[in-house]
Amino acid sequence: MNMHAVQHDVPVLDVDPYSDEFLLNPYPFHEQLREAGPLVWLPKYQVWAMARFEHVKAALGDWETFCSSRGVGLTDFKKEKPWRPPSLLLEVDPPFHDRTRGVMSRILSRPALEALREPFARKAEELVNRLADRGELDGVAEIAKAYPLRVFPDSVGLVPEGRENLLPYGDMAFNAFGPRNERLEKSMADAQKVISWITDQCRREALTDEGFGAKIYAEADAGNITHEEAGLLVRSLLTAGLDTTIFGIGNALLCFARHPEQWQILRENPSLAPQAFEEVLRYASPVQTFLRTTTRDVDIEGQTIPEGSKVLLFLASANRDPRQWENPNDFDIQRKAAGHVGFGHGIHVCVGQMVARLETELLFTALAKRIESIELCGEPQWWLNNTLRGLAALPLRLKAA
Ligand code: HEM
Ligand code: OVM
Repeated sequence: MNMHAVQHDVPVLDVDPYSDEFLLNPYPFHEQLREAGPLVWLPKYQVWAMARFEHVKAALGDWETFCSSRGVGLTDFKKEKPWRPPSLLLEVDPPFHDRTRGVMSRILSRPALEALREPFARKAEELVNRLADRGELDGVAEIAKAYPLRVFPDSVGLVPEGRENLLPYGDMAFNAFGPRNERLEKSMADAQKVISWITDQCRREALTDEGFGAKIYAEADAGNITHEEAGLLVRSLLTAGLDTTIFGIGNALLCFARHPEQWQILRENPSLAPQAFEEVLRYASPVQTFLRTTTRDVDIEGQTIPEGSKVLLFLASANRDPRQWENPNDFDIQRKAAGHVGFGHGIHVCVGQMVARLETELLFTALAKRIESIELCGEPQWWLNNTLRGLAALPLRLKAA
């Protein structure tokens, strides 16, 4: 089948998922994409797109057809040089994925993280105690950023100097999955300095002898990975481990500020914190999209995607697909949100999800115990990124219990 025939049969949508308009309020566009059909063509970027839960999940679950080794952004690594050496987790397929993934799953597993529960809980309580009587504050600077920055870099084993490079690096990396637009260019302004700091921190000598970094190098000593691979795995933590949780916490605070009855439900039963955060990931997914590249011609309900095509998967749209979710646009912490694709699905499903869940469980448990109400006292400001959805500022008024 030639491209002409294919494109003629498939809905063609003239939307730009990387425009300010789309990123500021993606939900009407998501609906348009889902309703157009299971598969649509986006001419602006010459990619296919899927936005329904069933098809997004199926694609994420079929790595043999929808591969990651040609990149999970718009850039096809077979045609263009990636902006940095590919991730040994995110941007590889089996069999190469198996070993690195095995190592990281062990280090970031629930049992391995138990030792962090006490220190993370204490730091959450300290933060909340300091904030409780503050009244008005910026929820992004003082909560969403403050908590992960307080716990995560230490748990990797970073030195204190230079940590201001972490967020700019993540912003750059997540922008780089999108097009070479102005947003990417701006975030790359200090790229040289930021990248060289990150690369330097990935060396064994730069890391403390406790922490995830040291554990990754211990796996190299044990012969499970090479020492060079260890450095790139540390880089994965520094890329994916901070902006994601920060945006997740900010989005959660906004959800509760806009749905005070849901905050009261959590207040009455703080043990709902874990499932409340799953609902935040469904309703306000920090990771909006990832792409795959097809390894063969694929049939999607009678339409063929040719081999070697980029396919844009709208995770955030899948998480609000009415074919899957009852009242998808209601924020309801008591619903069964498990099964959302906010952490992805299949072999690349977020390997850091237990870290994200531990941080958010402890932070929101501490908040639920001390904070009676969370009110907006100004306009939330979005931080636009080609892949992530999250806030730049969130003016809040907190009332202590
Ligand atoms: C993978 C989301 C936190 C490390 C992923 C994927 C998603 C995701 C959607 C799948 C990528 C794909 O299928 O191509 C999130 C969200 C987070 C979060 C929403 C916070 C709320 C973290 C944290 C870490 C982390 C805290 C590190 C400790 C990774 C890594 C991968 C990944 C290394 C690649 C795994 C692989 O390809 O095998 N994440 N993530 N993430 N995440 Fe997370
Ligand atoms: C990695 C990586 C980078 C960006 C995102 C991500 C959300 C992983 O370097 O392995 O997952």
